[in-house]
Amino acid sequence: MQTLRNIKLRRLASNTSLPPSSSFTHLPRMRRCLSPVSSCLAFSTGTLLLASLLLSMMRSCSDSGSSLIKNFSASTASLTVNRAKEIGLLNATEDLYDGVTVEMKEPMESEVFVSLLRASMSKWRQQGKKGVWIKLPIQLSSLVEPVVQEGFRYHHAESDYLMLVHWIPNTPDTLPENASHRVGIGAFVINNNREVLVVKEKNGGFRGTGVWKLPTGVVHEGEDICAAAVREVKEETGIETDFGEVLAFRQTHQSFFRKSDLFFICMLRPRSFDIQKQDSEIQAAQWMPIQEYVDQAYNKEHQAFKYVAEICKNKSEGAYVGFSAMPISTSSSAKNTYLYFNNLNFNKL
Ligand SMILES: *[C@@H]1O[C@H](CO)[C@@H](O)[C@H](O)[C@H]1NC(C)=O
Ligand SMILES: *[C@@H]1O[C@H](CO)[C@@H](O)[C@H](O)[C@H]1NC(C)=O
Ligand SMILES: *[C@@H]1O[C@H](CO)[C@@H](O)[C@H](O)[C@H]1NC(C)=O
Ligand SMILES: CC(=O)N[C@H]1CO[C@H](CO)[C@@H](O)[C@@H]1O
Repeated sequence: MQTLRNIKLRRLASNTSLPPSSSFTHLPRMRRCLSPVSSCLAFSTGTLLLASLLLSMMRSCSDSGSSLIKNFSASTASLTVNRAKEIGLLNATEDLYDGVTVEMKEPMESEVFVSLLRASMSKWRQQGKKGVWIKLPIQLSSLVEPVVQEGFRYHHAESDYLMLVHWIPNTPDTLPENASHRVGIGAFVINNNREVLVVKEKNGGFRGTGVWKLPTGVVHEGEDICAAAVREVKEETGIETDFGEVLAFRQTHQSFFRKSDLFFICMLRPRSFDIQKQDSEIQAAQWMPIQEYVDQAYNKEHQAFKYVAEICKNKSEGAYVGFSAMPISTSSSAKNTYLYFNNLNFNKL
């Protein structure tokens, strides 16, 4: 259906010697051909769009078809709101900040898209809208160029879409920033023999250094820190654990592309003891007496590692208390969240 419509539009565009009279003669036939497809378009009034196209065509008399399309775009740009309503607008949802979001789904010719966007923008401007978001799935990457030409900038991207944004008012924009941090965990797993679970990594900064380090990893989107720590330990070493506490955290900058990094050192209690290391990332894994771990030259020479090792040692001696994870249910929604806090005095609260 979409293809049929595109063919029709191209035919309109490439019909280089269409006299005014034949515009009239062709009108009913074209209407018949096109109106059934309008229902599956991303905008609601495809038929009216067509009518407007034909109107423009009549106005521009014996134009060449390509200038017809150009003039069609130019004329929609100056349309009033009422007129814009007639020719069709992009489907948008409003947000709580006087903004609108257009989520493009169906393929669309860029000329048609630009016309709809201009008409929509003029309506949003009149309505006092501020931020305009356009989400383009990767299949519609050909629309990136026209959106940028209309004054939009990139906001963020994921593997399957690009989000572009435009701030309408003449005031400094108050759009939310894109993600600024990556979140990671380091897992301090200690058994009843005061041995720490340590690994040697095959890749990254520690490759070939011989350093035994805590298992580490990145927290997934939508994953809790406490769950990420348990998952990473299981993935890298095969050891099952229960989350205990967040012992400390570190923030670094410019660590991953331009993003900052938040790294949480977590203490976990093992529930199993047989190590089955992950071959792709881990060169070796073992249980190591805590003092041996602390005494590694690397940990003495690097301040952050020195403190972390000391905190872990103190924890293993019962001389340190970190933050426990308390599940908190949020009002009506089914989403659970965790509050991390030092619960030494919790019962007194
Ligand atoms: C357009 O918006 C209407 C009403 O919100 C919605 O039902 C429809 O699915 C949307 N169409 C597209 C193509 O997004
Ligand atoms: C993302 O945010 C940072 C500031 O935190 C900014 O410097 C950067 O330009 C933003 N990136 C995009 C694509 O807007
Ligand atoms: C670890 O414990 C020792 C002895 O109580 C103390 O001096 C040191 O400050 C503690 N270190 C940290 C990082 O808490
Ligand atoms: C053939 C025709 O009418 N072309 C017009 C298209 O629009 C431009 C600018 O609006 C005019 O200069 C052309 O004459």
